[in-house]
Order: sequence, then structure tokens, then C-alpha cells
Amino acid sequence: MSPTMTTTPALLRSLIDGRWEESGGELVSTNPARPDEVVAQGPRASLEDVSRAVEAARRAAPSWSHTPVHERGAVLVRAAGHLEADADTLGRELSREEGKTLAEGRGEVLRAAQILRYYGSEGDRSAGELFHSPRPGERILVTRKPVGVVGVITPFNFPIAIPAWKIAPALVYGNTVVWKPANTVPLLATRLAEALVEAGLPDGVLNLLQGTGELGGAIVDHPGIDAITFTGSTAVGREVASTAALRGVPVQAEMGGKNAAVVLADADLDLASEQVLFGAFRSTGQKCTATSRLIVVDEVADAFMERLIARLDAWIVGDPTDENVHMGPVVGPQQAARIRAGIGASVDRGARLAYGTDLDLPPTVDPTCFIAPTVLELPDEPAAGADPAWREEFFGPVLAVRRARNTGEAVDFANDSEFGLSASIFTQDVSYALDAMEQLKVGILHVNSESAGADPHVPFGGAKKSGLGPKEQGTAAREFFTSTTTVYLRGGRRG
Ligand code: UN1
Repeated sequence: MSPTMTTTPALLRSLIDGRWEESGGELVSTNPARPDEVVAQGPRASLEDVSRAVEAARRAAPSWSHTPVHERGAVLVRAAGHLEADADTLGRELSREEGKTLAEGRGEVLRAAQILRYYGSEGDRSAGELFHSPRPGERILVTRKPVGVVGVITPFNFPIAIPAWKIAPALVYGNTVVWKPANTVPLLATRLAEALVEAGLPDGVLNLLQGTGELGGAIVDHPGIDAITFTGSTAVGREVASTAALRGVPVQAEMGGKNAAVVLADADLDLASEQVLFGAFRSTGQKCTATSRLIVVDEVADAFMERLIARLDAWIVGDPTDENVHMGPVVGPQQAARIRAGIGASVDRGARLAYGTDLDLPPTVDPTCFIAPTVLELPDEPAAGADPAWREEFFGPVLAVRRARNTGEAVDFANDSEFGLSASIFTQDVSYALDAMEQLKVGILHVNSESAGADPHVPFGGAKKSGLGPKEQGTAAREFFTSTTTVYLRGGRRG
């Protein structure tokens, strides 16, 4: 298929109590590479639908929680198979709806499948813990139960992988779900729900509500929701968390990042410039784990910047469904306007535009949502630490750079953020790497690799103000999606 060829819009649907909803106001998703092009459309869920979905999830909960974990896992594994079989088609849909490249779109669909497979095997893992007792004839067990009905609110930037990494553990640990995806990427949400239904998920176990932010608010406010997992902006995440706290409901909120890459004097500059490029500009910088700050030690700064800029010269921006393209648009016009304003504010304060010229876009795309990969060199003065490009998450292809006098200052600069999701450090000296493990205040540290990326079997989440509540993925997910019972167990016969 040629990149410009349009197709009939796909059908968006909400799922309540096992039924695909056919009516409701209109919801439309468009292609950010050509905002006039409709990718998918369908009915939008209403506030009444939120209550119907929560009631359905509550009704489905007892039977699902008593279904053996191996059976629950088998549904996830079958759904993974469907996603793998359709990875090309779904990857293209993802690319058209969200704006990441075809390779990234397909890769994300396969990653969602990998996550479903990981949790699909949960039945083969330990179900709890057994402790010694200080009293004779007693054992102490820690068992786990589902928390109940989980509200799931997911962002636009990983329209299938992030939902999979919240919904798969929620389901395998025996919870039922009411899910509200970002309204910019509803098609991939429909596709994940379709795969799970096709895999045999019973009615009401997963309910999907397509629509705008008010639905998310209604889920968070609903008394029938027992726990809330959220990924998205810091502002919304804090609102979600405070509402949940007032209601006494546990919350897992994964929010902002302002992730630094630190290039030390002994780094392999070819490797470092490649990985910084990937970290900052893959997926158009729209990852909470993206590299948005670069700290490079003075001694190698010019040589490093030369290599980074040479790589940027070869970085092709255009229609993300064109196989040759490295970077597509940001997700929508509002986001593009906000990022442009942020770049402007930084330049007004004295940042030097080291890269970010006008784009040479093909005529097949509309420039509204395209932002050039942008590198801002901040002035060598303490006030640089207050620059918006240094402090605020732009969520776009923008990298703010500061030069550091030495390794110590580089680490201090890296820690100079209210966020602490991920970081990268580039060095060939294991002593510096070991120091960085101690000193960098982040939830995820990459030594000699880009700051983005996550594996399903290890904890994912940040330090400082990047997140609230238990971390995601791996065994960390179990902390959030189950509650423990400590059982003091003795035999029933005296003596
Ligand atoms: C990744 O780095 O591949 O919203 C995943 C986000 C993160 C996921 C990042 N929760 O971007």
C-alpha cells in the first residue's frame, strides 16, 4: 500500500458486558500526518455507559476471580496469538492513528503480545509466600486476592502496549476491568478488546469505553471502582490520585519524565550519539521515557554534538507509513502548538537552536503536526536550570543540552529535575557506572543505551514525582493488582 492511499474508516466500538455498543454520539480519530483523513469512527460512550460498565464488571467479578489462574492466563495467550497474526495490519493502523513509524507500530503490537504472554504464564509462578512462625506447629502464609474492579486509564502514545501492561496483570490476577483509552487512539483500543473477546474472555470481564476525558473522570469518581491505574500527564495524574485518595481507593499513576542522558568524557561517542538520537527522537519524542535533556562533559561536547548533528541530518521526517521515514508527526495540532510555544519560550530566554531547521516535508503530508527534531543548547549559566526546555515535559522531539565541567557536575545536572523516571549514562568505565547507580535518582537507569524501553518481567516506574503507587510490570504489578492476606495457620487438633 502506498503511504498516501486512504482506506475506508475503521469501526470504533465500546464494549459493555460482552456486547459491542452500536449507538451513541460520534467519535472520530484522524491521521496526524493528514488531519483531514479519518482513520476510524464510531459511537461514543456516555456517562450512563460508565455506570453500566462498572455494574457489568462487578457482576462478572466473582466468577472470573474463581476461574483458575491457568485458564485466565490461557485467554491472554490466545489473545497474544491473534495480535501476532495481525501485527502488520494493526501496526499500520497504529501508525496511521498515532503517528509513530510503521516499524514502531508493528513493534508495539508485538510488544503487547509479549506482555500478554508474560502474564499468561502467571499460573506457573509462585502464588504467595510462606514464612516460619515463632510458635510451634504454626506456619504463616501470605496469600493474594484480586482487588476487584479496576479502572484503567491509558494515554495516546502507546495505544496498545500500555493498555496491555495494565489490563493483562489486572485480568490474570482475577480482577475485572473498566477501561478508558485516550480518545486520540481509539482504534487500537478496539483492536486489543477484540483480540481478548475473540480469545474467549467472558462477558463483563473487560469493559471498554470510547470517548473523551469526562468518562475517565466518571470512572475515577464511581463508587463501584476498587482501584485505579493511570498513565498520562502529571496534571491529570495528580487529579486522579487526589480523587482516588479522597475515596480511599488505591491508585497507580505513572506520569511525567524529564529524562537525562549523561555523556562522560570516556564514552564511545558513536554509540552515545546513536542512542541519544534514538532516545530523544524515536516515536517523535512522545514517550515518558524519552531523552529530553542531554548533559555532555565539556571535554567531548563539540565532538559529541558534531556526531549527533550528522545523525540528525540523515534522520528522515515524513509520513510514518513510508518505510524510509524515521520520524512522523506528533499526535495532534494542539500538542504541536504547545511544543512550538515551548521551543519559542526557550529560545527567547537565550537557548541556541543547535538543530531544528525548517522541515522538507513531502507534499503528501499536512505540516500542522510535524515538528523538526530540535536541539536547544542552553546558555552556560545557572539560569539555564530554569529554562522550560530543561524543566517541563514537552512530550515531543526536543532535546535541551547543557555542558558540564566534570562528571560530578554532570550527575548534579541530571538530578536537577522534579522527575526521576529514567536516565542514560554513557561511559566505558565501570566505576562511573557503579557511581551512577548510586547517585542518579531515577526508577530506570540505562548504562550505554537509550533512556526508553521496558521489559515485561522487570519493574517499570519512576523515582521522585514521576509516579505514585506501586510500580508496573513484572512482579511489581502484583503489588497493585492483588491484596494480601496474612494467614496464621495451625492444625485443628490440640496437642
Ligand atoms: C518505553 O519506554 O518503551 O508513557 C515505554 C510512556 C511509558 C512507557 C514507555 N509509560 O511513555
